[in-house]
Amino acid sequence: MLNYFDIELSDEERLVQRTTREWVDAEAMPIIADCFEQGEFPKRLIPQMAELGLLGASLPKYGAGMPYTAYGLICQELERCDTGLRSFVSVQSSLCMFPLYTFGTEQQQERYLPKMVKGELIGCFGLTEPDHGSDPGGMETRAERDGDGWVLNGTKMWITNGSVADLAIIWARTPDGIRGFAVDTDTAGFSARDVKHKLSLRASVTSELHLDDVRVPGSALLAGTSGLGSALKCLNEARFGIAWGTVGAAMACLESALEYAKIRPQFGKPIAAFQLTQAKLADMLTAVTQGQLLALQLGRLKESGRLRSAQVSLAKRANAAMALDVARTARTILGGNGISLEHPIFRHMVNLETVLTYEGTHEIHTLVLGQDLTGIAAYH
Ligand code: TGC
Ligand code: FAD
Repeated sequence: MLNYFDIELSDEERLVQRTTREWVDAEAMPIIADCFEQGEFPKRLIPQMAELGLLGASLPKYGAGMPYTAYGLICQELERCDTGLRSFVSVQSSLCMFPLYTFGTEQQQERYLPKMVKGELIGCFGLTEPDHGSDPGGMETRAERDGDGWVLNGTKMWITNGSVADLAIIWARTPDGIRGFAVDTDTAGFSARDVKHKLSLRASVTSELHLDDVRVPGSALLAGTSGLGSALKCLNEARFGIAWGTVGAAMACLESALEYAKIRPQFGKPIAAFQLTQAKLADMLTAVTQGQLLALQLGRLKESGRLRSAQVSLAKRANAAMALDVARTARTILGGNGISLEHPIFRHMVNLETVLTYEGTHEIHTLVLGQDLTGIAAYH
């Protein structure tokens, strides 16, 4: 296990990490390359993830109520296998269970959360639209009053878990501003179509959602939501998981490159014996370690209630870029073999291209930090 600076974890955190890692190695690693090649999310792993307490892990009352660092370590271990696994858990936990718990009524929580913890009910989060990605505040999806209920119309794009979800958290413009709705996906007028021809996140379901006169009862409104800020609050939770998950992907790339370098001979000796290879390994180790320390401090700040959203942006931005850089360097160490799905590096590398973009692009997080430093918002 890559823990160069022996990062300080509690016994509970170590146990969570070990348990997740052992499960990932036994159940997920052997099938993930095939799933990626076939373009399938391994749905059969959902009950096992639920059994291990990986869904809604940090949620009090309904979930396991684990410390945030333990949730981060879960993300790290899942993404060490594949970004698709971590994405599934991020969406279910941070983008669906979190808003239900934070903004939902007790009735909504009782209806959905116990089943979501058990993996019996899958959620998706619909914020992005075909014409509004980085700028969700411009969304066109509308919810209009209809007696006691609401009618929703619009299209959501690039939605993880979309076509396998039983529940969609939909963000829509209402006369009172942007609000969130818990929409059962079997409601008339709701449909999901998978995005095809993806070269990244192939072991993950990504869909386009269509809401065509979807009538929902008044009880579907997430009553505590008010404005875009509510949706962005959920993103902070998921971005926290990404800051950790990307460390796992980078670790996997470094470990794979190191193993390969030691057994691949050229010019009569293992390529690990060349100084240029060692420099790459040293740079990767340094980058992964810095990312790990950043993620750990993020966890500690979150646990003490001192974490600011700009700090989450900094960590998401830095660690996604770090992991992609590590993946590209690790790929070079494998030479031609580096492009094969028989090794995990290229798969991680193309997945990380998505991670650089979703949950706020690298550029958007640059501007978040620019705003935090200068007090001037440069997005508009
Ligand atoms: P702006 O006027 O700045 O903000 C609107 C309100 O929100 C507040 N706010 C935040 N609150 C909590 N957390 C944050 N991170 C927040 N950022 C802003 C802000 O204070 C304001 O509050 P109030 O009370 O004044 O109304 O909004 P803007 O329209 O100028 O946009 C700002 C910007 C660009 C940073 C924001 O739109 C943004 O973050 N854009 C990126 C969109 C994004 O990240 N989309 C992700 C979609 S979900 C996804 O990708 C899931 S992938 C899942 C997986 O598979 O893992
Ligand atoms: P755009 O916003 O069109 O950006 C294109 C380029 O322009 C980027 O480089 C961007 O940084 C740049 N740009 C935009 N605005 C500015 C600016 N002001 N200044 C400088 N540069 C700018 N969304 C969900 O709601 N739920 C999900 O579950 C979900 N899952 C996803 C899964 C996958 C596999 C992918 C690929 C995406 C997913 N997304 C999801 C959507 C994701 O959040 C968006 O792709 C992302 O927010 C960027 O939006 P966009 O693709 O429309 O790009």
